[in-house]
Amino acid sequence: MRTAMARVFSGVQPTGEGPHIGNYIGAFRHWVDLQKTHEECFYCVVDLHAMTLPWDPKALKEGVRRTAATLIATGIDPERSVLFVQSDVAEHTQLTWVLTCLARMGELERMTQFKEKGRGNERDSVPAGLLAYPLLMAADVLVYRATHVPVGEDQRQHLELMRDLAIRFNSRFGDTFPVPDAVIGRQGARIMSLDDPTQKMSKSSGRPASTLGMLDPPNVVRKKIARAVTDSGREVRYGQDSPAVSNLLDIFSGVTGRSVAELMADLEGQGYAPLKAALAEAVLAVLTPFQARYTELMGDPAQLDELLDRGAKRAQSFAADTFREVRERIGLRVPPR
Ligand code: ATP
Ligand code: LTN
Repeated sequence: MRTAMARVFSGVQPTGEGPHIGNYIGAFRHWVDLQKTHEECFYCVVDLHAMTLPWDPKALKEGVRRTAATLIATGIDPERSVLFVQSDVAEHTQLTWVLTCLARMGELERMTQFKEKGRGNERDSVPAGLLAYPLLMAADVLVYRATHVPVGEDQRQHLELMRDLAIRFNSRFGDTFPVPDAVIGRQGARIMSLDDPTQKMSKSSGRPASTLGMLDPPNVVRKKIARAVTDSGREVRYGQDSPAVSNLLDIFSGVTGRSVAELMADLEGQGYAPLKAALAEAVLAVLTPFQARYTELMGDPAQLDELLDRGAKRAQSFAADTFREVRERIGLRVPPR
């Protein structure tokens, strides 16, 4: 059995318009940093999660490549970290079934994401996969015995359920899984939409003006930021009574690594226009080199596939070990390797 040293796991869905600045600030930049402090990092393109809402096969295939290239271009090093595609490792779905038999309907139905994504659909027509979504997510992490899970604020509830399931499994069948900790940044863990600061910036909003896409060209980035909604005052303020401008400051802080206080001191006495102009340049300082690297990677699909094949092999060996132990503990036969 491999020991439970600090091990990082996180995932991103290959859905919608592709990653946005909220994904970068809330998740990817931390994933890149964690590579420096943690020897074992697993980063996964979760294609099976993308099937919980209706999907197009061609778009799914293309989305997986794009998302993998995005992660590498942001700074995930596929030599150092294990970068792979969820469906390449069968044990994720096998462990999901085990967890499905331990979870309770009530705890799944209480999940905010389930309630929100299922909204507007009659209960009879909501895909059952949407309900099972957090179980697949729990299996993703537990099958690697990961200890740290860097995510945005929207995933906090799923992490709580994952911890409950790990504890439940351990108490019924013996100590098998470390209880994983959510790693959620103090700032930027919930970037809001540019056109509505009450809604999370999301890949699948269907409103291009609401997100800053990581692949948006410079003129689009400048235009979207210029048009972003602001608050009723005129001064740059941070706090609950200024949600739109606070969100712009969170983005500014997220792409520069500077504190909001520092940024506000720089902008003192200035209105929204200078804030937006400075923010657009700061965002582009991150996106321009990212986009150059991304284009390079997408130009060589064979190399990208090869990297993912290697990631799958590395991931498989860890997942197979854990699932064999799970089999033993829960009373399933352990087939020959
Ligand atoms: P979708 O809208 O399709 O659900 P998403 O934009 O929420 O997609 P995911 O692939 O589900 O993106 O999430 C990848 C990572 O980015 C997760 O850790 C998630 O918590 C984080 N994240 C997503 N949206 C935001 C946001 N607006 N602010 C901060 N972090 C975010
Ligand atoms: N549900 C997550 C994506 C995800 C994930 C994971 C994150 C799937 N499996 C395991 C962390 C660990 C989301 O961001 N929507």
